[in-house]
Amino acid sequence: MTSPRYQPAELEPRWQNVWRERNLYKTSTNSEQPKYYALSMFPYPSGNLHMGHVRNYTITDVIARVRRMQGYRVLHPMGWDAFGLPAENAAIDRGIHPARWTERNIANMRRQLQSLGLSYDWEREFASCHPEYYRWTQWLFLQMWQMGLAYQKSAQVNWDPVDQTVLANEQVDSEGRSWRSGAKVQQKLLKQWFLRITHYAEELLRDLDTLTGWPERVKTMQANWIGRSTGAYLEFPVVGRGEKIGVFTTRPDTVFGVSYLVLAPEHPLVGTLTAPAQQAQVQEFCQQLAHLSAEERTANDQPKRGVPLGTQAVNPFTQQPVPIWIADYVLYEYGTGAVMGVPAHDERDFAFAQQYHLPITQVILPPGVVEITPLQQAYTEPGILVHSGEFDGLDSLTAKEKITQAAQERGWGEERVQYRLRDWLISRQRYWGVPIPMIHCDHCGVVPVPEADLPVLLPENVTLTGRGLSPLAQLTEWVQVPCPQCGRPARRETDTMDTFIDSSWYFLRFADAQNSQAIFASEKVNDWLPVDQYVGGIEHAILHLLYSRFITKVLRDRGLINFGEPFQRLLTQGMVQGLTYKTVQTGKYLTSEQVIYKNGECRDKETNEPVAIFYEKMSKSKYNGVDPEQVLAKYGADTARMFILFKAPPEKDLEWDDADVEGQFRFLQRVWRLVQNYREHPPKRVAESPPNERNLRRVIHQTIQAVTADTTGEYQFNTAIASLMKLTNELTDYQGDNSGIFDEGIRVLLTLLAPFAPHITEELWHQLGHEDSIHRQAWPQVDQQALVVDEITLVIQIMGKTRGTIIAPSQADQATLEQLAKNSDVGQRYLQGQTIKKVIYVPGKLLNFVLAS
Ligand code: ANZ
Ligand code: ZN
Repeated sequence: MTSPRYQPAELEPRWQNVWRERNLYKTSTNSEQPKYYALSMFPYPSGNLHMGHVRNYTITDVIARVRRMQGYRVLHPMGWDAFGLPAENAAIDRGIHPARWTERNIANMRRQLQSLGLSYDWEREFASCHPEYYRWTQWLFLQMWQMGLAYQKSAQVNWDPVDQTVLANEQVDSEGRSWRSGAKVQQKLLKQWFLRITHYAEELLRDLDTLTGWPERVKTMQANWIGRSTGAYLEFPVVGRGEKIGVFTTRPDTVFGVSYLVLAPEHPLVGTLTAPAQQAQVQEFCQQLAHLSAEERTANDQPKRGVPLGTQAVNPFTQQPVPIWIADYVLYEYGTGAVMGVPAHDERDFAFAQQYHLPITQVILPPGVVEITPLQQAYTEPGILVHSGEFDGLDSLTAKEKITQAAQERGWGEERVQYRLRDWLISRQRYWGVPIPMIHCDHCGVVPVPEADLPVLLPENVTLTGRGLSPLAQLTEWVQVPCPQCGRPARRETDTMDTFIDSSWYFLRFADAQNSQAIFASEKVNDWLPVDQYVGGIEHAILHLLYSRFITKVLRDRGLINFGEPFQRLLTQGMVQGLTYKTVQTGKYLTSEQVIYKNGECRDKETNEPVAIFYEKMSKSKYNGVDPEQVLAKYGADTARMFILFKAPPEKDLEWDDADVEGQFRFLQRVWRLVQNYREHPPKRVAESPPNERNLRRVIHQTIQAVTADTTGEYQFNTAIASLMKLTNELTDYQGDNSGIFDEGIRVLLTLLAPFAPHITEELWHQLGHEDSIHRQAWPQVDQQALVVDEITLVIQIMGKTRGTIIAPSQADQATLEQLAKNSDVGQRYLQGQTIKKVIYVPGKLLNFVLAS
């Protein structure tokens, strides 16, 4: 028999074709089997897979494959998050229609996914830009409209001047820049569509506690984003007028220390409360602020700036007048857009009071302190109340309660819970998205498109300039429609939806992807969901996951599904990092070809400048990326998968290392040779299994136990692969005859390795004469018996003197042990021809032969 060489380039595409032809990964719908839903976050079809994708999908693929072999019916789908700005920008830059550009990218990425040997059920594939899908996104919007959860309002919005669109707060980074274009975001007043996510703020927060399979870090990020604060709403009457200024405070215990009130510059009362003498100054101040983002206005290191309005309000607790100001650090969007300034106990107020020489009155003393000395900085901790009238001597906690209660009784305010979470702004003035299915009629107002008229198709013929209004607004013919209610001429809504809506329900659609009559059949979604294991990047820890949780709760309340949380377990995989070269002084990124090593130092070939070498997240601009296609071409998919899984635990960052890739390739070659060797020299059969074979069998079953735990409990694919390497070594080194145990070892090795390296294992499986796919084999079961260390070492003594040892089965009775001892080397030497007077047996320890002298 000639033994073939391991050639992944030949065997991998061959098996991929077989799997496709046999529809091997079609979702089983056998309801006798328990279900398992394994999902990777579906990608934006940018055109090419990067290593981050490869890592994400490999992790989920292993999980899906293990579960399938364990007898689950597994849902493991893939689709495309296909709307979004890059397609539109490509259209503008290169004159290709977004739809064509997207289709082309999907085709290429699908091919790349298939070359990785991922076990998707392609029959459930869909793209969010297809009418068959976005029809239901529109339908979902209409449901929310009917539920009062979708509404329109004029709002100060974040305007991206480069992409010419509105951004959600979540899409603006901490420096006030667009997450996509990087441009400084401006503020604009526009009529916009919102989804009332705030209605679910409390539940979205509370239910985080039920998500025991989520990383703590992600839950903390969500909780902070929702930002629940408890405190009080207090009203301050304006002196000599009817208006009252309502403030939200988390520190009602400091109310006796109020020195002034501050309104946000956008607050509606600013106009009426500005004294004539202050008008010019106030106007100028407001104009200056219009250019700044919320983050810039509230940054702690910024000087606080403000202007007095020239009017006063009364502190209801002290009856003292306090001046009313406007200031940059008070945001209109949070709380009531007005703040009571307590400089002694709030850092920002302290800075503000110092700047404008406003009084600083301390009303909270640190516990144990009795004397008031001038403050050098705000005292922000809880303490004991002073200068607070009837509340003197109370601790902060009690005082908060008592003061709120007093305010309530006297009609000055009430207890209040405040969330940082804002309603979700979803309208975008761009083309490549889902048209919002609404019609504006001069007689009837805003009228929803009737469900029967869905989908509102995105027109194909459109001129994309990237500037000005929504491109759809220029399509007069498309815009003009009769009003569905009164029939008179009306106009379509020309905004499209934020693409985060597309991805906030796609995981439900996979359960019933081809349904053309409904968004999905409830019983199918209730059967498959929640997702058992969701895998994706930490960059989605807030937005995507929060929106998905929100929409899930909406659909539950609409009676369409019977669960409220979409993802049972969440794994956020670490970054894939590449070796990065950066010049020390000028900070320039270099390719590996642009550097040279001199005396053990790395330098820029051109300038001779020293170069720092480190690992950083792969990115084009840093020349540290590794192209998956090249790795696949050189080593094959199995090696790439093995390396990614072996190099680091899934949540940790992974440093790309060519030598380690090579190492995994060599390991697969060892497996290959082991099986070839076995085929050429099958071991002889013997009936009994001597100790070394029992040892081998123990290793086999230890491996099953370890790999099972590492692929179903805490995911530790790296240690699972280490166990498989150990088993491979044991099988390679094994010197014995029992082909039963060796057969078992080879079979177990290949089946356990199959989820990690699906191609080579399938090939070897068939070389061993099997007809069926290895991926349809049952996951090996641990034989608990095999794990037991079933041998003892027994000391042999002659007349009380230790002469040697024997290895014996632990269950053997005394007679058997005596016989074994007599037959052993020691026995032959010392017992031959002797008369044994008696035998002393210490169970499990020793046999002492007493001889007749
Ligand atoms: C008086 C006070 C005294 C406050 C004190 C703090 C300490 P969180 O925890 O974020 O909810 N605040 C309220 N609305 C604001 C707005 N629109 N813009 C800027 N700041 C605002 O914080 C609530 C606290 O932030 C409130 O409690 C208020 O200042 C301020 F010793 O009121 B505090
Ligand atoms: Zn009408």
